[in-house]
This record gives sequence, C-alpha cells and structure tokens, in this order.
Amino acid sequence: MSVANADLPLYGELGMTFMQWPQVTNLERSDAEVVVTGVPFDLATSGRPGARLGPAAIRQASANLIWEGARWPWSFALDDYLAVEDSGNLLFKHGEPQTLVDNLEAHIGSIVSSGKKALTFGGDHFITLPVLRAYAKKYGPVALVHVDAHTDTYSGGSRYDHGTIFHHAVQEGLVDHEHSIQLGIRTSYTVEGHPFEVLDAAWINDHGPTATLERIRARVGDKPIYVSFDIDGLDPAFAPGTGTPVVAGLTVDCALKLIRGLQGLDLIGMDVVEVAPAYDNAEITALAGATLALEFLYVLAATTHSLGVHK
Ligand SMILES: [Mn+2]
Repeated sequence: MSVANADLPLYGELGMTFMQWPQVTNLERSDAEVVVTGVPFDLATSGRPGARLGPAAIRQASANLIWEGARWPWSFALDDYLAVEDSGNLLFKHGEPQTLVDNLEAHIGSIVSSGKKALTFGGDHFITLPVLRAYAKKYGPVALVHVDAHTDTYSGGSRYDHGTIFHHAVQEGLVDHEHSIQLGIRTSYTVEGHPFEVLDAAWINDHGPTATLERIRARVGDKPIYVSFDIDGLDPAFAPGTGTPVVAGLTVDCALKLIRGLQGLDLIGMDVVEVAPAYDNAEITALAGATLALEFLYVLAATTHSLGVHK
C-alpha cells in the first residue's frame, strides 16, 4: 500500500531566490520594480573572508520570512504592491577581481537605467563601489545612508579593498557627501576633514532611533538616497557572522526602526553586505540581513502607495 498522499507533492523547488520571488530570466523584459542580485565576492576583505557565501545564506534565511504575508507591523502585504525578482548571483572570474568590477557595474547599470531599483547582497563591502558607479551614471552624486562599524573611508589600501570604498566614492563624485551620513561607527577615522556626518554607535544607542532619524532626514533632504548596510553595524550579539565584528553596535530593533523611518524619502537602492555565514550562529546574522532588506522593500511600497503600519 502506498503511503503517498495524492494531495501532496513528493518534492518541490528549493526556493533559493530571495523570499521565493521569481527569478529574473530576461532583465530587459522583466517588469519587476526591484531586482535582487547576489554578489559572491570577498577578495577585498582585510579580516576574515567568507562573505562570498552571504547571498546564499540571506536567501536561505529569508525562507523564515515568507509565511507572514503582511509583515508586522505593516498593514499590507508586500506582494500586493511591489514586484520583486531575483536575478541570482553575479558571474565573474573569481581570481580576476576586475571582472567583478566591470560585470557588477554593467549589471546594476542595466537595472537602474530601465527605472528599476537594485537590492544587492554582498559579498564584502567593496561591491558597493561598482554599484555606486552605476547609480551615479543615472542619478549623479547620490545621498548615502551608510550603516557600519567602520567608515570605510581610508585613503590607503589596495585596488580592491573593502575599507576604502567611500573615500573613492567621494573622490569619484559618486556620492553627495554633504547630504550623506554614516551610522553606527565605532572604529577610528580621521575626524578632521571627514566628508560625511557621523552618528557613532554610542550616540545612537544613547539617543534612540527617533532622534537619529531627525538627524538623517535633516542631512539627506530631498536627495535620491542609496542605503548601504554593512551587517557589522549591528552589535555582534545580533550579527556575529561577519568578517570584522566590533562590540557595542546597534540592536536589530534600532536598525529596523531606522530603515522604517526612511519612509517618504526618495530611496533608490540598497545593499546588505559582509554577512559571512561561516562565523554565524543559528543563521541570526543572515536572518537580520534578510529582514533589514525586506523592511526596506516594505518602505519602498509604503512610500509609493501611501501605506503604513498598524497603530
Ligand atoms: Mn564594516
């Protein structure tokens, strides 16, 4: 006698796209409003490698978020308002970093030039530089909202270096630094002449998300905003799975409120970088990354369609 239930399939898809959203098969024909890309690159890390496995871990962790049709506290289901597709992982030659730079800028360029927004999962933080080059081609210098333990503005370093990218972004005119802000910083940088406003982790932890959002909004104004979220901006208690953790960071509660508080602003794209699952415990870092990205998408939909949260 068979034990199989005729009403149930015997096997299914692995669901390795982000949130089980459709995979992009033809970017030019896609009518997605947001395109997800994984960038499995970590040759620019200075500390522990492993962020190349971040995209897979974030997609896997997003499986925990799918059951909740309308994510609390939002009062609507995202799928009713925002079309998101996953383009898979960027292809490049792993031993030849310049192929990563060229392919990533071209890929993000093809997304944003067609009016779509890019949600990009690193990889180490170096990947943000080619992404910003693509964005700047369409938008000019963008306002940067950057969450990180590190400013990543060091002027030395090598050609492919995850600690120098925002120095180069300013030098190349990719970001409008006078309307950009760095949040959660708690490592040394040259304060004098620093191009960005900085709210360090202690200030944010003392003052809370509401006061922080006032400072963010005052800084960015009505500029197009790109959000770059290094997962090490979170405290290692919430994000141990990363290459260069630093204690005394932000809570996930605070970070989610900061993302949520961007509603109404001109948000054009986001990345979540430096998730390194080899150092993670119980997927908590990957889950934090997946959740922050999902909240960003809710904010996009809420902004476009004037939606909100349960009161
Ligand atoms: Mn960092």
